[in-house]
Amino acid sequence: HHNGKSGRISMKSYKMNALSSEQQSKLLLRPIIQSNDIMARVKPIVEGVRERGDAALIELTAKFDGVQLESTVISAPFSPESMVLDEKTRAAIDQAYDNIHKFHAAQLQDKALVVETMPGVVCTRFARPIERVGLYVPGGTAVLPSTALMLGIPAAVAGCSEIVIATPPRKDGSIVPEIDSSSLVSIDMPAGPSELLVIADMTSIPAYVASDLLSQAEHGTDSQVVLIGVGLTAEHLAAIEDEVHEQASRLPRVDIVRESIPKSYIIEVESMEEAMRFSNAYAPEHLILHLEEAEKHVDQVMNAGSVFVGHWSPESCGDYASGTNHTLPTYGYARMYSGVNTDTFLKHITSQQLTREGLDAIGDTVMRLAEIEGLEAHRNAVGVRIRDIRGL
Ligand code: HSO
Ligand code: ZN
Repeated sequence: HHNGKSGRISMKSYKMNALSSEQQSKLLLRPIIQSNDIMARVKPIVEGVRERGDAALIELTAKFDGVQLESTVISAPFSPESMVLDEKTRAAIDQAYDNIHKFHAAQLQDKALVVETMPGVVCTRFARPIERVGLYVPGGTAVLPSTALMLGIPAAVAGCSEIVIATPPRKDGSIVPEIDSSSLVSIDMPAGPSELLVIADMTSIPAYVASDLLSQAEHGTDSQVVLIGVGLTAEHLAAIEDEVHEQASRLPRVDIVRESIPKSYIIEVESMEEAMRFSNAYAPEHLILHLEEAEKHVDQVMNAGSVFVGHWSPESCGDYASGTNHTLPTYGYARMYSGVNTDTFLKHITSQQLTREGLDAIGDTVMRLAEIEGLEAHRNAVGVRIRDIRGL
């Protein structure tokens, strides 16, 4: 493999039926995150901040970001000068804001859930915002003001009263104006490098498929990109590979893509069942269906952070402006986690109220179960009341 500045930019390529089941399982693996190394580096930072607060933050910012800050906090309302945007940028942020707000507001269930499980036994569930939330908007190789929208809007929609955004400063110590002007805990989603899995059949348009693969590949050298080709001819596959090389060569971030694309791979399969089986096992952060009547296949998606259906739905739209959230589970966690949504910023509280008749009806069941567990005080809390009800 040529990996220099001029070599062909290509993904590895396999045929599913030529792979042993061990080889197939290996392709599902993500790069190993050395969490011990990470923890060893992070622990002193966390301890320093816990013990010395802002003083430690100012030292760390000088060390890692090369910026000498006076203070670590900028509070709303922000100064107008810090929010100056050109017209086009403002219009784009406004449209993205409106769509993301619409979709996340629709997720609010403002009515409590009320279920009478037995006559006189009423169970209720209602939502309350997490009052104080901290949102992290990463810096890294790209500044991502869109992440401020993707975290800030659901938190605001949920009704969080104190929203703190943490973000690395620019070299002059200020914050990117796009982040400032869009900003209006405990989210604990394990995150690894960003991922995309594309399933493409013969109706796919090679230039579109390649463009989607590259939009993910440009995020970082560790980006994970997978293409599953369903019944593709050799010509069709070659056309996709040519597009990957040609489009990649023209990208400003070609150096990143040169590292991420060779680590990515193509698997050829014969049927949609095989494709879906692999995709569900991989559990990608993003899944794009470049398929004929793509919407008919969404029912089969069991594990994915967010799905992009059909030829006209590039991941970029979800990354920025269509309304869905782009903070999604990576590293296979889409098997058991959802992406950030309005519920992320809410707690669900349950409540119950029993009537005299309700307690009479359920009392023997509760007392029997308490007896089995040998918890006499539990049994008695029902028993004292039942004696009154039944006049014993
Ligand atoms: N694809 C990224 C989100 C993002 N893309 C932000 C551009 N800006 C992870 O879902
Ligand atoms: Zn992206």
